[in-house]
Amino acid sequence: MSNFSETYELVVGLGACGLSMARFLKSRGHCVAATDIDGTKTDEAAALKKMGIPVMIGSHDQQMFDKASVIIPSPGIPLNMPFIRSARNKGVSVKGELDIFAQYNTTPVIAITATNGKTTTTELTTAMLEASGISCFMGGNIGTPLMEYLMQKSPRDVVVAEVSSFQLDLAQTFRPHTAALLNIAEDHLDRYPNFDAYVNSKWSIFKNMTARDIAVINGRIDNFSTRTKTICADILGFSSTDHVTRGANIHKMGIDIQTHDICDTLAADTIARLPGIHNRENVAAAALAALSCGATMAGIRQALNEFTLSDHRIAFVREVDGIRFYNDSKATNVDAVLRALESFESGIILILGGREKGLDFSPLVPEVKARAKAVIGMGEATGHIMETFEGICPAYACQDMNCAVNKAVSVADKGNVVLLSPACASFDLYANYQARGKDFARIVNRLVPVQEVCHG
Ligand code: UMA
Repeated sequence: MSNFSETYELVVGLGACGLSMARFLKSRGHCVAATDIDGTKTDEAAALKKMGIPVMIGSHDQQMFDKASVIIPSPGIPLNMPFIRSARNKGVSVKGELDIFAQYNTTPVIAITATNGKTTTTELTTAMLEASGISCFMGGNIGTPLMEYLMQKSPRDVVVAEVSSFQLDLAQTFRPHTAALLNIAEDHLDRYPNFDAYVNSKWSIFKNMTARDIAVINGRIDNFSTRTKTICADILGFSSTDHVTRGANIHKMGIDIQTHDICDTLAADTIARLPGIHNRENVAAAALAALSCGATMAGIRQALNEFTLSDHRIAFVREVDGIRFYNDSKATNVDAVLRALESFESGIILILGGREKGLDFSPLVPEVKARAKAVIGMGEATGHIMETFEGICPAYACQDMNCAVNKAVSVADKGNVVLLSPACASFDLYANYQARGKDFARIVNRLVPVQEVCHG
């Protein structure tokens, strides 16, 4: 940084978000610098340097933080990181992607947050709008950084953003036109001091909204009535248990929708492709969010007819010797695993594990007792998994996926289900949950059925 004397905005982290942010700010004439603690980010660093952005990789430098006019951390970077804390104490401001995006964006935004289901709901909302003839940019936590939208040439009618609590933590001014909160369960307790802090982060999505905006909220979330009193936006509830007067009521026969101008029912057969109560909630939230930005009921029905769930969400991979294998790699918290376990009656061989997030696995015990034949622990969390399940059901320790799948096969019988539903992040062994799910599917797809082995 010695050759960099001007004031600059410092982008921290050269993952998807940081790279996009640095490129965007530079393209708008800002003076930008970037840093990543990972010394292998040489390609990313070279690409930014080519644009005239000074980059430091392999370590962080306190002076680089202290001299910045603004620090822009990537969402995954803990805000209590000493470099950021110390610079903040010296008066350097810290900004997040959502506020910077909001500063430049003029397209209406639908923001969707939750512990589980936010990706499915973001995809559904986008599909419903597009099937209604409304063009969308879909991005945010789902994968494509929001800043990419501001760098593309063709404007869209609506931005549908999957938003994480990490992104919300730094949001001061972000004000979506529509925001949806689907559910809140324990997650990311390695980042937050306690569960309340995580809950508050989720609810903060509504904090800048006005009476002209729309809040779509699951009526089943704890403290719904107290929390909603403090929200200025027009509230549309949805619930599979309590009756809501405006919004969506979910029941066995379908989903009744009641808004300002729509009174209609999505029949059960329209939503049959998306099994489970949690998916009905996702559909209800997506329909309300899409309607708030001009979708039609015909478009919503068409999207539901064509929709398929992500490859890593309780996705059937293959049947070998009567054993069915399911990839639920996206289940990175305990609540998501509970939903996966509830999808099968019994005979489950559950593969758990990965990088821990400070979560308590014990809420899984009753469902494991009721439905699982064995638990297999894998990766960094193996010790914690063994402690939780030993004595509850047969529990086996494995270092990696190959060992986990082969162990599962060795204890499985015809009619059993092998379910990868890890309750942990993937970063101990993989780049992301998609890579973990693909590896599981790759190993499963290489299994040779016993009959073929016998017949040569
Ligand atoms: N890094 C440092 N210094 C540190 C720590 C990390 O420089 O002290 C660097 C790392 O070396 C790495 C970069 O920071 O190069 C990683 O930043 P990041 O974790 O923010 O990763 P991105 O690739 O920018 O991805 C982020 C989101 N990641 C997280 O929130 C952890 C992605 O969500 C998102 O898809 C992407 O931006 C685009 O918007 C992923 C996620 O796991 C899917 N989200 C969590 C979840 O869904 O539960 C919230």
